[in-house]
Amino acid sequence: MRQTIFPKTTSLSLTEDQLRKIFMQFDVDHDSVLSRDEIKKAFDSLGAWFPGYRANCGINYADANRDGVVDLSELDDLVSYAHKLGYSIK
Ligand SMILES: [Ca+2]
Ligand SMILES: [Ca+2]
Repeated sequence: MRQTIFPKTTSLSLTEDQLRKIFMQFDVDHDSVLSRDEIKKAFDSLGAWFPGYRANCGINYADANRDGVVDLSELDDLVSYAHKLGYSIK
């Protein structure tokens, strides 16, 4: 009997594409920039245990120009940070 390499969980991990869409949904003021508060709400919706902490870490990771917010050119890094955490569809 061959062992399966797939994990036993039935939940699907979110792709980077899906994560990007989720983050942009939380751009509530539609300025194409994600503030710490918007990112916190996005992590909250992803089911993060400490959304405030994740928001801080995500901004630290992605905020290349150090203005404290994540713009569209930095979004890919925020998405890859969230992707590494392995959030899945609830
Ligand atoms: Ca915004
Ligand atoms: Ca920035």
